Amino acid sequence: MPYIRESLTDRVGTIAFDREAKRNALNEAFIAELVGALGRFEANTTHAVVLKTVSKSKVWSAGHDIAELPKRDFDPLPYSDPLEQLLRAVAAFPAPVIAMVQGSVWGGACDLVMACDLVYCDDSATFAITPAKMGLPYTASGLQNFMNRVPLAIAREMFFTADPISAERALRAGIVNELLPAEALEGIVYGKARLIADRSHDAIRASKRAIQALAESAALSPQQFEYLHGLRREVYQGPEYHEGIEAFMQKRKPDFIGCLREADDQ
Ligand code: YXS
Repeated sequence: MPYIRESLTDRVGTIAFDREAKRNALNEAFIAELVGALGRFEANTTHAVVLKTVSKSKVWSAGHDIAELPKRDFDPLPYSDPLEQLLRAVAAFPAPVIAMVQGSVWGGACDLVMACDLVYCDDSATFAITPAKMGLPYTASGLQNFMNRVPLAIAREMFFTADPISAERALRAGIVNELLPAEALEGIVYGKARLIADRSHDAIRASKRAIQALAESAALSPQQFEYLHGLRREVYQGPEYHEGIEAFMQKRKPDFIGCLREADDQ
C-alpha cells in the first residue's frame, strides 16, 4: 500500500503522507517513496514542492520509525540511514521544498521540517525533537540544522527536554515562516508555491544551493570530528539508548535511572 500520494500541477509538486495508522512514522519504504517522488519531480522541471499530510490529522509525522532503529550498540543514525538520506535529498532538491504542517511533529520529522526551505503551519502544529526521550545520540548535521534555524537557547531546550513546542513559540523561534488560520493555510501555501514557480528557477536553485553551502560550512578539525564521533558512540553503546528503544516497544515510560543502576550491577 503506498505511503504517499504525489501530484504535479503547473510546476508545483505535492507529496502527501498517507501512513496514518502509524502516525506517518518514517520507515525505509515510506522514505524510499518520498525520495523517489523528489527524483521524479526533479526530472519533470518542478519549481516548488509541498510536503503535507493527505488530510488534517493530529500527527504530521511521528518521526523515525522506531521499529527500524537498531536495538543497541550500533549507531542509530549513520550517514546511510534512510532518514538521513531523505534530509539530504530535501536539501539537495533544486527548488524550494515547503512543509505545510498540521498536527504534531516528532523526532526525525522535526529535522525534516527544519531541512525544508519554507515552513507554514496552523495552530494545531507542535514540534519536538526526541533523542533525550530515546536515549539516542543525535547527529552533528542534525544539531547544526537546528542551530542554523533557531536560537541556541531554543535548540538546547528542545534537545534537553524532548518536549513539544507550540506553533506560536515555533513562529517566534524561527522554525516556521508563518502561523496561519487552518482554513487559510492550504491556499496561502500553494499561493507561495505558485509565486516561486513563476520566478527564475535558475536563480532560485543557485540561491538555495549557496545558502545550503554557507549554512553547512563549519571549520571542524579532524580531532574535533573524532571528538564528536566519540560522544555519539558513547551514547549509542550505553544502556540508556537500549532502554529508550525497549520502553517504546513495550509502550512504557523509559526508566533511564533504573537502567543505569542495572548496568552498574552487571
Ligand atoms: O500499536 P500500533 O501498531 O497501533 O502502532 C502505534 C504506534 O506504535 C505507532 N507509532 C510508531 N511506530 C514506529 N515509530 C514511531 N515513531 C511511531 N509513533 C507511533 O503508531 C500507532 C499509533 O500510535 P499511538 O497509539 O501512540 O497514537 P496516538 O495518536 O495515541 O499518539 C501519537 C504520538 C505521535 C503522540 C505517539 O504515537 C508517539 O509519541 N509516538 C512516538 C513519537 C516519537 O517519540 N518519535 C521519535 C522517534 S525517534 C526519532 O525520530 C529520532 C531517531 S530522535 O529520537 O533522535 O528524534
